[in-house]
Formats: sequence, C-alpha cells, structure tokens
Amino acid sequence: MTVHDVRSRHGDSKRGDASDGAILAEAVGGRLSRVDGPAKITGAAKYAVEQQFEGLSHAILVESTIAAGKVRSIDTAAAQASPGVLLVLTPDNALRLNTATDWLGTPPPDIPYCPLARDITFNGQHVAAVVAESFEQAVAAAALVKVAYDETPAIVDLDDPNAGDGIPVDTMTKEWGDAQAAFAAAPVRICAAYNTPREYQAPMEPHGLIAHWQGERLTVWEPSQWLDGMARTYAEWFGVPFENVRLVSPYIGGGFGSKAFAYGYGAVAAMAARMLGRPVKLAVTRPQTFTAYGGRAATRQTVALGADAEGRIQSIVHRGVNETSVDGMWVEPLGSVTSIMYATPNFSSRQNVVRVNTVVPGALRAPGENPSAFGIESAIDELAYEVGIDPLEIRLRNYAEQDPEAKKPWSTRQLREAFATGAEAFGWSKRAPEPRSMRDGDQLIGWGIAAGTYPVRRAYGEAMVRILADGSVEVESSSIDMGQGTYTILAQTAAEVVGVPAENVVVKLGDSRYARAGVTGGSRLAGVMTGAVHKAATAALDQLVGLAISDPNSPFHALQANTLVVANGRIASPRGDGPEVSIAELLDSVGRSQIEAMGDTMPANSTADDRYKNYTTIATALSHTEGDYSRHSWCAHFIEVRVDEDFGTVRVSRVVSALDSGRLYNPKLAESQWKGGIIMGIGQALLEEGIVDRRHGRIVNNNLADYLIATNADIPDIEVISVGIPDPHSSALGGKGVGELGIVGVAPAIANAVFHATGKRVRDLPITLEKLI
Ligand code: MCN
Ligand code: MOS
Repeated sequence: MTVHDVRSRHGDSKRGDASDGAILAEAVGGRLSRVDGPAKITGAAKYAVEQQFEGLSHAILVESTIAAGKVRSIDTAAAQASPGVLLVLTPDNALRLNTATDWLGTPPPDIPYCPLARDITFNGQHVAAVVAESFEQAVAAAALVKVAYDETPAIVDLDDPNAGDGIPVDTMTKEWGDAQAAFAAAPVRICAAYNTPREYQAPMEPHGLIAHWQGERLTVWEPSQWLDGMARTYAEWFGVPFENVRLVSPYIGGGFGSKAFAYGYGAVAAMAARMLGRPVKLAVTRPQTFTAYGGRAATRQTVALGADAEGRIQSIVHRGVNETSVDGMWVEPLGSVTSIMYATPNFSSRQNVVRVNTVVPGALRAPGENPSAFGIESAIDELAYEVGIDPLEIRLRNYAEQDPEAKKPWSTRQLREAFATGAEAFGWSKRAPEPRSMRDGDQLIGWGIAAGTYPVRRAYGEAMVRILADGSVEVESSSIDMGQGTYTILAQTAAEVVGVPAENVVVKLGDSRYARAGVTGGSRLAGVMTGAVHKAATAALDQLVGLAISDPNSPFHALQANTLVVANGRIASPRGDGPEVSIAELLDSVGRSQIEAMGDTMPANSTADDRYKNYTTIATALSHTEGDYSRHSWCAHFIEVRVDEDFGTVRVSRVVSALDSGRLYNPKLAESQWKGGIIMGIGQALLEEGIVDRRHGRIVNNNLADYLIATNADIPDIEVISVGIPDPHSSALGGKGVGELGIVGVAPAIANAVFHATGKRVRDLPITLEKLI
C-alpha cells in the first residue's frame, strides 16, 4: 500500500518560494512548499476511513440522552429486525476488554473495560451501537434502539449552583515568597476573574476508523496523532501483543490534540469487527464529535496583581478551576504562563478541578498555556491602565530575565525582540493611550497587545533512512502529518544530509510498521523527528561514503572519506579533477541494491523496555526545565479591532505577531502554523463557545452551523515575523515548538484591544456583542 508515500516531486514545490535568499528551498530552513499539498488538493490523498475493503460493514453509535443516571433497559428488537443489521451491541453482549495503560504509563487496574455504559455520567455517552451492511441501514436501525433510563440530577457545568469548589490539584500549586502579604501591602492592586467556555477542536475530518481483524492480528485505519500509543491501547484492550496491532494513518484532516488517543468508539468498532469477523467502519457523526472525546475544558481564573506605583509587580496571586468529568481526570494547567511570563518576588498559584457531567475534556491546541495566558495577559493590561502606563511598557518593565519559577536562565528568549519588532511593524507608537479615543466613523478602534509562550517539549525519536538503487532516498517513521508539515521538513532534512534533491526523497509516515514514534502533541514532533532523521541520514551517508572508499569496484576506492563530496545526488572527489558518479551508479558499481540506516536519539544504554515506553507512553519525555535551562517559545501579538458603536460587533482588522520558535526548519510552513494558531485564537476570542442545555446537560450547538469557528470573512491580513535564533538546548537542529505557540495570547490581545476601543473590559470569552452593551 503506497497511498501514503509522499514524494516531493509535485508541481512547482521544488522551487517553493525561495525568498530566503541564501537558503535553498529544499534545504533545512528553506521555504519548500508542502510536498503533500498537491495530493490533498487533487483528491489523490486517501484518508484513513476512505480505504475500501471487501465485506466492509458500518457501525453507528447510540448515545445517551440524559446527563446522569442509569440505563434501565435497552430494547434492541426493532433494530435487530431492521434490514441489513448484522449486530446490535449493548453492554450485555459486549466483549470483555481489559483496561489499558494511560498515556503516562501508569499500570492499569485489573478491571474490565466496556466502551458502552450502563451508568450514565454525561449526555452523549455511548450506550449501544448498531452494525449493518450499509451506512444507511445502520443509521436507520440505530434510530430504532430504545433506551430507557433512570435519571438522576446532574451538574451540567461550572456555573451549576451545585458544582462546588472542586478538588485541589496539589501538583499545580506553585508558591514562592509571601504572595498574600505582598499583595495586601502593594500600593496598586487589581484583582479580577477571567472565564473561558468549553471549546472544541472541530477538525474538518471527523473521527472514525476501520477495524479489521485477521486472526489475532488487528489493523486499524484511523486518523491518529500517535500510532504507537494507540496501537498499545488497542493491543491491551484486546489482550493481544503490541506487535499484532497495526495502525495506519496516512493523512489527517486536522487533530488539534483530539486524535492522540484511542477512544471508546474505537473499542466499539474493533469489538464489532472481532465479533463479526468482518471489517467494520465507524465514523463519528459531527454532533458526536462534541461528546465522543473532549474539547477544551471550561475554566475560571482569578488573577490578583500587586504592584508599585510604577507598575512593577510585587505579587501575583492566581487561583484557577477547570471542569473535568465525573469519572475521568483532566487538569488544564492554568498557572503555566502566570508563573513564568513576568518577574515577581512573590507568587502563589493553586488550582482545583470540578467534576461535572461531561465527557472528560482533552487537549486542544496549547492546553493550559492558552487559557492561562487569557488570565495573566488580560490582568497585566488592566494593571497598565490602573498605573497609567503603556501596555507594552508595563510588559518590558516586568520582563523576566530568567525563569522566575525554575530559577534557571532561558535557553533563548527573544521576547524583547518580539515586542520591539512587532511594535515597529504594527506602528504601536502611534497609539492614543485613552480608551475610546481612536475611531473611524461609527467604528471604535482599539489596539491591544499580549504575549504568549509554549514550553519546548522534548522526547527521543527514531527514523529509518534508506538510500535506494536509483539514488533516491526513503525516510520511514510512524510519526504523522496532520497538516503541520512533517512530510516536507523530513524530506528537507534527509535531502540536506545525504546530498540529494528534495524531490528525490520519499517520506513515508503514518504506519505503525515503520520506525516507532512518540506522540505528536505539545509541538514536539518537528524537533524530535528532524533530529532522528538527521541522525539516521548521517549514518546512511557514512555507509555510502564508507562503501565508496572501501569497495574495490568503486571509482573512489582507497580515497580518504573526507575528500568526497555528495551533493545533488552525485558523488565527486574534491577539486573536480577526480571521478564523479551518481549515487545510483556508485551503488551499482559496488553491487548494492540499497543502504539502510536506523537512527534513534535514545540514550545509548536504553533497554528494549525503555524504548517501548518511550514510543507508547510519555513517561520518558524530557522536562523543559531539565538541566541548566528553561526552554520555551515566545511571541507577542499586536491586534487592531473595530467595534461597531451601535451594534457592539467586533471585527479584528489587523494582526501583527512576532514569534520566537528558535531556528525554523521551514519558514513558509512555520508561518502557516503560526497563522493557523492566530486564526483559531480569533475564533476563540469572538466566536467559540459550547453551549450546554441546563436541563439535560446536552451540548446544544453540536454542529458546525451553530458552533461558530472563524471563517475567511472573520480573518484580516495577518503578518507574522520570526525573531527566533537557533536554540541548541531545545533540539538537535536548533528549533523550538511552532504548532501551538500562535494561539497563545491572541484572545487576551483581542480583549485588550476591545477595552482600548470601548472602555469595556470583557473577562468572559467569547467577546460577543451583548457583553459590550
Ligand atoms: N516548524 C518549523 N520550525 C520549527 C518547528 C516547526 O518550521 N522550529 C514547522 C514544521 O513545518 C513543522 C510544524 O512547524 O511540521 C509543526 O512543528 P511542531 O511545532 O514541532 O509541532 P508538531 O509537529 O508536534 O505538531 C503538533 C502541533 C500541535 S500539538 C497541534 S495541537 C496542532 C499543530 O501542531 N494541530 C494541528 N498544528 C496543526 N496544524 C494542522 N494543520 N492541523 C492540526 O491538527
Ligand atoms: Mo496538541 S493540543 O498538543 O496535540
């Protein structure tokens, strides 16, 4: 199966738009266009659930219509009798599965796992499933399943009067100095509460899978941010060896954190496939994408800042709460930006989680940092107005010269440069300081600023690189590309190291049979995989050069290795006066059909178990403050809004962001990633909000017509400027994370701009017109 082999020989991608002057588009750091772009645009790219199989059957989930209680009975008779129905799955006939290890690698309790519930803890929980010959037959039959419930009272969300204060999460407590006393003694004090609602990843491609058993072997075609982690989960559920499960995820139509794990619907499909002895396809419907896995948890934060009369922070007291589910634990680290963005001698941050009747929330682009920044970056803006100094100036006045929490130097922090460069490009110095002082007819104009950050998450990686007989290079990894550019940057890395044109590199991703890979989350994959491919490609090149000088049939026999140059697919001895042949000719002359090198960046003494853990859990991930440095990406957003004075509608009219992600492997793609994050941030600021029906705990706007995300008409020109410098402490090639950085700080920059435009401080996202009246 080669549908997911992406060759960089497409259209004019070779040329990219090589505006970076000296850097070739094809080398690391060049602006090569996405090598998977043409396949996606022409429809040639086949996504996981588009695979066709003989005997494919179709499953549809039946979900609870109450938020809390018990299933009294399930009447499946009508569904069973419906045309084409092969199986109606309920907790009564479900296979007994094992509980799987969690992503931290915690050994699982020895209790059975059933993906279909009798005890209902949220509206939209899977209670049954119908499998039929055709999709339509399954849909029709699923509507005939009659579930009776004994309903009990639910706590629908954080605003529920019965929600309570929740459970303290001790690991989130951060304290230094005496924050309460310093706050009480500070000459200037502000304290306010900031809320963010439930938000959803809303990827274009809904979740789903095709599960196919052949004996004791399971193949799962499923969009995945973590093939090896999900393969482990399926293997543990069904009690088969890890090696027996193959995950295939050639392309992914967006994940944003929601496709890293195997979820209950996957267990349902794999179970049905096993019971029927036929491949089963289960595609989650759009409404089910709001309950089959979790979006961003709703959060509440209180930020208290005590400062001197010049706006120098003396104390930060931060309290946060996020919702979690009744039987699962999700902690959205709300103090993550609060504790590092500004220098303060006194600090206290604590967090609780509150159990409500919802699906367990999950990761959504920059979980933690995103809502955390909304709190602290709004609060410091409030402090700026309170003290009467410019919002940019107050950030510089409180600039953290080192990590205030870890008390370690930053590996690199180009945030001052980001402020300066962004301010210059935006024209910040022309800002009139008073709120409501800039307007254009009926439009109040506001300029706001906020900073953002995301930690550099590091892990070990593995890659296979082959130099093939035709001189082309093949890269294999079970990592993935969900649109961020992995195919492209790995082609660039291998091309540069081996010395071939990028169009001669085939990158194969998205199959767990390839060299293993850890999770694509926390903006770590690019750094991890460029490092692993660089290592493997270097080993492959060393072998090639070794053959060239050692094989008697080689034209370079007996030359010194360091006198050979491999470039553009050809090997030459130094000054152009010696032999020169193509890689293919060399391999032919020495009688080799290929060269193969596996490279990994694991510590040398790693055991097989360490390796398994590294790729199937996050237990071996390296802390961003490990060793001598604290490593983060940084950014500053400058945003202009226009608020209609009569209607209170807010439009973002200009965005300039300056960002530090260290060295960029491909500036064109990094810019696109940053812009994507900023666009999601605009949606978060102005549109996104999961609305809960207070009677039934149901998400009312569980579709893309009612759950509003930013569309083209909402988005102005966005200018992104890279201010990063290579950071050798963050990754092998000097890059820091890109994927999530852009979304951090956008919502507070917009809220701050709205305040500047209107004089009205909105501390509760999204900023909708009724909040401005
Ligand atoms: N890059 C670069 N230079 C660097 C780092 C990265 O040029 N120093 C570019 C590369 O093109 C790389 C991309 O940025 O492929 C993202 O790299 P990285 O920051 O390492 O992030 P990951 O590859 O780990 O991707 C995951 C990240 C996360 S966690 C979410 S959430 C997210 C995101 O990426 N989801 C996305 N970006 C997304 N983009 C798309 N289109 N769809 C999603 O679901
Ligand atoms: Mo990203 S939310 O870490 O997948």
